[in-house]
Formats: sequence, structure tokens, C-alpha cells
Amino acid sequence: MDRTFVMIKPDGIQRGLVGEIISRFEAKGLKLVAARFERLPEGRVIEQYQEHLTKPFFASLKSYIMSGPCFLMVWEGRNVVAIARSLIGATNPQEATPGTIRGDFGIDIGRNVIHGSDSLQSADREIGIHFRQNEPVTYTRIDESIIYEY
Ligand code: D4T
Repeated sequence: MDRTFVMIKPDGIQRGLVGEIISRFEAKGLKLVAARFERLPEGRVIEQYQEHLTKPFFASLKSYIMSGPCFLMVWEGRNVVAIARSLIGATNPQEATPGTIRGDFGIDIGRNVIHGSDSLQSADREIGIHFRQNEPVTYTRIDESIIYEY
């Protein structure tokens, strides 16, 4: 099974979307294996968004992410990276398809509610930034044998 890093950003928290978002991941059949509610320290924001350090939007991205608590999660499932990205929708909520999280709940690209890793390699890197190695919990969900064909 694969793992991915998903983070509900401060706008998602302030707008009371945590339960709605977790419900969508659970209903899809994905398994929550780690979670933490916290305000991110600057160092981890910089690590998380390393590829954007030199972009013109980085300063506002950093202050937005640090403006309040985030809800950090690790989700597990077959092909979970792509599935999580499809539940989340396009980066710009204005272009995100209705039915996706950003398509249903966002307007501005700088307030796009949620983050999900874009590849298995990014997922490994991002999980490593935010969680200790022994933090994700290994367990079997009782419906796994019916969610997966094999
Ligand atoms: P995240 O990383 O938040 O899940 O977004 P994506 O993976 O979908 O998109 P990204 O890495 O291209 O952008 C990271 C983050 O920066 C914000 N952003 C992005 C912004 O404020 N202005 C911009 O022009 C862009 C491209 C939104 C997401």
C-alpha cells in the first residue's frame, strides 16, 4: 500500500471543513494512519515548499500557512497519491472541477484549502518532514477485504 501526505490549510480549519474533508477520504476507502493538529513552525513550511522558495508568491504562501493551525494527515491505500489529488482537485480552485474539495470549497489560488503530495517521492519526503518514522500506525481496517478486489 502507498502513503501520501495531506494537509488541511488554515483557511480550511477556519471555515470548519475538517470533518467534511476527512469524510470524503474515509468514504473513498482510504485509511487514515497518522494525524496532527498544529501551527507549523517556519522551518517546516520552508522545507515543505522548498520548490517554491524563489517564487514571487512564496512570502504570502508562508504567512498564510503560518497564520493558524493546520491539520496534517497521512493516508494509505492503493494508488493513494493520485486518488488524493483527484479528490482535492486542481491547484487553482477556480479551475477545479465541482465535486472536488477545491472545486466545492475554494475561489482563490492562495486560499486553496488543502494540500496533497504530487508523487510518491514527494509523499515520502513530506511525511518525513512532518512525522517521526514510527508515527504512522499500521493496522487493518475491517472493510479492506471488500474495498479491494484482491
Ligand atoms: P499544494 O502544494 O498547496 O497542494 O498545491 P499544489 O501542489 O496543488 O500546487 P503548487 O505546488 O503548484 O503550489 C503550492 C501552493 O502555492 C500556492 N500558490 C501557487 C499561490 O499562492 N500562487 C500561485 O501562483 C501558485 C502557482 C498554492 C499552492
